[in-house]
Amino acid sequence: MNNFPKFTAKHTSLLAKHLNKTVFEQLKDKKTTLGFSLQQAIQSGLDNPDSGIGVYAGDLESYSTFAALFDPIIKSYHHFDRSLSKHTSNLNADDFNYNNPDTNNEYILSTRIRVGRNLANYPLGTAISKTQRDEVEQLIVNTLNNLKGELKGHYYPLYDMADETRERLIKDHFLFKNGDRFLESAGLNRDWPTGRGIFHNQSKTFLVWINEEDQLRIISMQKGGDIKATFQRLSLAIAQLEQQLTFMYDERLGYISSCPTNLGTAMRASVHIALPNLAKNKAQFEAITNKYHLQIRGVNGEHSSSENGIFDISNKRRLGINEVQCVSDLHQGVAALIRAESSF
Ligand code: ADP
Ligand code: IOM
Repeated sequence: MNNFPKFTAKHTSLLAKHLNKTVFEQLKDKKTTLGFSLQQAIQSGLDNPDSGIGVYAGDLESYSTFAALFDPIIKSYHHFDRSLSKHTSNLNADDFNYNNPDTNNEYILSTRIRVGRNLANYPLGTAISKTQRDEVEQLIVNTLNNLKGELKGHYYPLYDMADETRERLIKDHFLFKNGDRFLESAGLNRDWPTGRGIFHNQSKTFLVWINEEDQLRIISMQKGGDIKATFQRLSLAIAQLEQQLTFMYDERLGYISSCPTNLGTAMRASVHIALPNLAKNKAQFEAITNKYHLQIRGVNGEHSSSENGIFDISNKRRLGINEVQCVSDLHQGVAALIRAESSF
């Protein structure tokens, strides 16, 4: 990559904020051992001015090779204190001591908690070959097929799925969408749809996406606002999967994901919540979400808009805190949002 990219006023990503000419000169000829380049790392943010972040890693080494760019982005997003040299995890749902913030079922439609994971001995999805991706799919499916009890389910590969079934799963918020332009530019949609699919139990309270933005998105979801029960199911699933799969992990950065927003815990705990009054009072709404480190998304996920005053509210920070703190950020923020919404 020879020339400093042309950013326009429309490029509002953290990439546009942190890639200056000095950093560019330092990194432009660098590649990781696997050959992942700066061009590949930033292509999504260049093609999509409305990216939130705009950079992707190709492997664990990307985080050190391109640290001059990635580190400030990580710090801006997670407010990660760089003096913290070791990530700590706490997936013990018994340490989360809060009740449903919406006991009368008036505001929260559903709760979903997911983590991203990638296998230790493979490149991330941005840099993986078709053969490796197919191997990853097979390894994960073999492991999922051993799950028992509530987690027992079936794998549905995307290439073999009727359009009608796929569209229904997307509409019902269970499956990732096709052709995401952010993933496309990052090289994450190569060889689509082979190697991709979804595993879920009968009641669709436990689901695993395979080979989307990360090799695994492990998801627990259910109707209503019982965050603790949703967290318990997720913890149980992760513990079982960890007995057979080794996930990519770094002492400082925690679980490694292709997008720097999903480092550390790689956990996004969310509710779909009806907030029609706050929707009309954006300043008050955002003051609360900022105070509790929450992100507002639309009802169809990242880069979508809200419909009928229903929002996807989730923890924003994922690194520098543990999983119990992620769900606590969500719980405390949602309780404050409900107090504000009910006072109109
Ligand atoms: P991710 O959570 O992996 O970052 P997205 O933001 O794209 O991915 O969301 C994926 C899907 O999950 C979307 O269909 C979204 O509406 C759905 N979803 C997210 N949170 C909830 C929730 N609390 N209840 C129901 N569906 C949800
Ligand atoms: N996680 C990823 N899909 N996202 C943060 C992309 C972006 O908006 O940069």
